[in-house]
Amino acid sequence: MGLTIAQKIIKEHLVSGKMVAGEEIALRIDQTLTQDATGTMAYLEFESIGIERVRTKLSVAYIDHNTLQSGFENADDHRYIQSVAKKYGIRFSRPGNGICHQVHLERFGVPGMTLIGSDSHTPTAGGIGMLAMGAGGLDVAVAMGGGAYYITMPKMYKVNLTGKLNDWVSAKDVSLEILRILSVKGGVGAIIEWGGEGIKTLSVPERATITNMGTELGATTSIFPSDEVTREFLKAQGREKDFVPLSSDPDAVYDRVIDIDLSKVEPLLACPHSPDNVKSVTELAGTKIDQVCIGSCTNSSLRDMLRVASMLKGKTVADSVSLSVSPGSKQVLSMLADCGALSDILASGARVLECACGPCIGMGFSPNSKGVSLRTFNRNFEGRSGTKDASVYLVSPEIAVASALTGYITDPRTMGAYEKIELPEKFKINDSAVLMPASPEEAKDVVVVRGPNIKPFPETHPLEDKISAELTLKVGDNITTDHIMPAGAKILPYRSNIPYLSKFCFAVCDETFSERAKAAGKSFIVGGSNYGQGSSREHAALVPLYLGVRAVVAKSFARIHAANLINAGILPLTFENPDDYDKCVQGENMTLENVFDGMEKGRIILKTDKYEIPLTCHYTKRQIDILKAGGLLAYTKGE
Ligand code: MIC
Ligand code: SF4
Repeated sequence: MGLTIAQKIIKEHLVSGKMVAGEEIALRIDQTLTQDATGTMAYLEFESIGIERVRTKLSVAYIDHNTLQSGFENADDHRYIQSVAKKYGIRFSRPGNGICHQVHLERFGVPGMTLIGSDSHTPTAGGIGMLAMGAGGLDVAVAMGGGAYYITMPKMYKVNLTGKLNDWVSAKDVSLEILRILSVKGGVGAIIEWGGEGIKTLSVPERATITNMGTELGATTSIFPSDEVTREFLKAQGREKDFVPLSSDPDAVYDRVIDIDLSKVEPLLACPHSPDNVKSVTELAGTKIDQVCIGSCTNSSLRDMLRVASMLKGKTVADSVSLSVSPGSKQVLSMLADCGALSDILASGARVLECACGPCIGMGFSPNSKGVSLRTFNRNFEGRSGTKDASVYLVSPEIAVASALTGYITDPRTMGAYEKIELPEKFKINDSAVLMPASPEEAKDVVVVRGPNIKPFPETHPLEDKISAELTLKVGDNITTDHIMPAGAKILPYRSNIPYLSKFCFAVCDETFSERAKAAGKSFIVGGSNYGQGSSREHAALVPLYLGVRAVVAKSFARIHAANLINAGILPLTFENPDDYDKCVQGENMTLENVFDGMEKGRIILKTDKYEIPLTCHYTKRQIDILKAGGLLAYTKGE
């Protein structure tokens, strides 16, 4: 039987397990990346594992999420990451160098290699044929130490592209089209492979826009073949030697095949508050808007920025609209400057922001009250923009600019002549903002700098066989990690300070949760389906751990979050009968009995005064040992 692209890479990197969907497999990891919001914790964990130098082929620490450095907290964390990187053999991408995924694609991604990153959009590198996955910081720390990365062998989905995109329709619309078809749950447990004749018409940055938003489908990752388009891109980045061709076998078997004719894709928008709430631009045209933000790891490539500049050239942004443009990397920004496109953007009245995540993670540019904001980003969860009552729509750069010019949601197809954007034969290469680590000899003298914002890892507890606790919170379906542990300018500087962060846990749903959970001592949380979707932030598990949460019972879980809960020593449990969700009442006391035996059998009974309900779990032997030890850190240290 032939193999898919992902199966080929998995086969080459398989450390243990069988390549059968649903079975646990362990993979050798070639490259890792971290960003600053998850990085501090990941490096604290790496340090506590106690290894002298990273054992990967390449590890990069990016600073891109919180570059405001308001107050000493962030600057301290950045210094800490810089010194750790220097000491342990990690490259350090300075603030301003760009968004981790954009820079990694340009400068470091290699087809056929494995990459894990402490950021859920790590699959962006699938655009260049890497098997790239988002993971919790602790998993990344273990991989940096040479340990394997454990996942459930995914199912294989294929999206077959035919035809060619029409003018004014772009890769973002393809991302939204697949979200319309599959929903935010539709990719769970699967790798999405893109193929068919149509892919030849898509450049690497366009492919990366598509693999980037595979995260919003809940997919383990997304991947494109490595072909002549990939070779051209690598060559233009001065890295042709990194090229290897990669394609699926003609008789590869897929669990599901979806056909998309590119010529039929229309300009689309994802309406508030979910990336799969997709509508066509024709349905929404005429809606008044207040703000437009262009950038993020989804749409900040040179291709996107040149499109933005060509649409803005000689025009002025509508008086009622505030427009921000953040190029994805220093390379993109300096090339825009060199070719004059930057002046076209500035002349239109746009605000050019730093090459960083910026508004995407709520670092400034929050919309006005009840504001309507169009963003070329990948997430429009409630409150993520920093304004709770704002309406955020996810759009392509084409819709973004057309609308910024008129002040209303506008179909870009009404914009007249369409200028063809050609990518350069050579990108401008200057890696001065990537600092190299010290040599192994010099590394001994490098002192790791720790500021007062860096607080210790929360206390963990070996698992008990009987757990009695209060159900301190019951929430609904599709709870995101932005609900569990919000980000934004006020909170992000404290990602290495779990006690402080705990005050904001679940604040979007219930401001009293943090205090109540602390008072209860031990607690349980009940959730609906797809609990923990979105970001890879392990803080969404570490903060509940700090607050005493011992188990989360849900209808289903998102992959990275379930792994983070286990890594933190919290039990993720699923209702055997989803209707039992209705029986649970916030505030009641619950007991889990014979937990050890239940974990082995895959079934644990939850008891209260009024009812008994069966819960299921599918832990591997290794996960059971991790949970018993009180989390992955305790387990790794005890090994
Ligand atoms: C996000 O887009 O939500 C983030 C911020 O990039 C996160 C990581 C984080 O919470 O630090 C992600 O997607 O993993
Ligand atoms: Fe940064 Fe936004 Fe991308 Fe997350 S989704 S990595 S915050 S640009």
